[in-house]
This record gives sequence, C-alpha cells and structure tokens, in this order.
Amino acid sequence: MERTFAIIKPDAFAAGFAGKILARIYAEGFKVVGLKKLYLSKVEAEGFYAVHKERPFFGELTDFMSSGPCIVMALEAENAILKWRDLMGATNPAEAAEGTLRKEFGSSIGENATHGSDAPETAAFELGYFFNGLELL
Ligand code: 3AN
Repeated sequence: MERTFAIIKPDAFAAGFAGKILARIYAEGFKVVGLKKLYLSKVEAEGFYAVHKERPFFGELTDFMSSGPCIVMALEAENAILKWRDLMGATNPAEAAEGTLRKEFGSSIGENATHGSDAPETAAFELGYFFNGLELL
C-alpha cells in the first residue's frame, strides 16, 4: 500500500465540486486516510510550492491557492501516487483525457481542480506539510 497527498483546489471547492470529486475517489478504490478543509495563507501556499519558486507562474499559483478554502487529503491505495495522477489527468485540462477530474472540473492550467504528489519523496514532504502522524491513523 502507498499513500499520496491530494488537494481539491480552491476553484473546485468554490464551484461545489468537492462532493463529486470525493465520490470519484471512493469509487476508484482509494481509502481516505486524512481529510481537512483549510484556507491557506499566501505564506503557507509559498511553503507548499517552494520547489516551483523560480517558475514564472509562482506568484499566480500561490495567489490562487490562497484565494479560498481547499480540501487536503491523504489517500491510500496500491500505487496511490500514479493512480491518483491518472485519475486527475494532465495538468492542462484542455489536454486531459475524457473521464479525468481535470477534464471534468478544471478550467485552465492554473485552475485545474486538483493537486497530486508526483513521486514518493514529494508525497512524503506534502503529507508531512499538512498532516501529523496522529491525524493519519
Ligand atoms: P502537476 O500539478 O500536474 O504536477 P506542475 O508540477 O507542472 O503540474 O505544476 C504545478 C502547479 O502549477 C500545478 N498545480 C499547476 O496548476 C500550476 N501551473 C503549472 N503551469 C502553470 C502555468 N503556466 N500557469 C499557471 N499555473 C501553472
């Protein structure tokens, strides 16, 4: 079993898609090990996305992620990291495959409904950024 870190981003939360996205998560067989609603500050969003701080879209990305509440989750499944990225689809919703969350719920490359860790090291960092051990029992 593997764990990954996922976010229902502010665009999807504000649009009322959290329930539909959670239903897909359960339907695909993930176990929801941790879940909470947060309203990130700009500084918290910058810390989370620190690896992107040299990218031209860093300001836009962290403004967006601190623009409204989101839901952060720890998801467990076999090959959870890849499985969740497959379910999300491509970063740009316009390029995401039919049936993926970003295709259905995303509206642009920045406002793309969901986040997921891309490797075991990032999953460990991201899970630890938002959850302590007791919250993931
Ligand atoms: P992914 O989330 O699919 O791993 P990354 O790592 O390329 O995608 O991008 C990190 C985050 O930055 C994504 N959540 C995405 O929404 C955002 N992002 C990527 N490219 C752009 C862009 N050109 N403009 C605004 N935001 C972007």
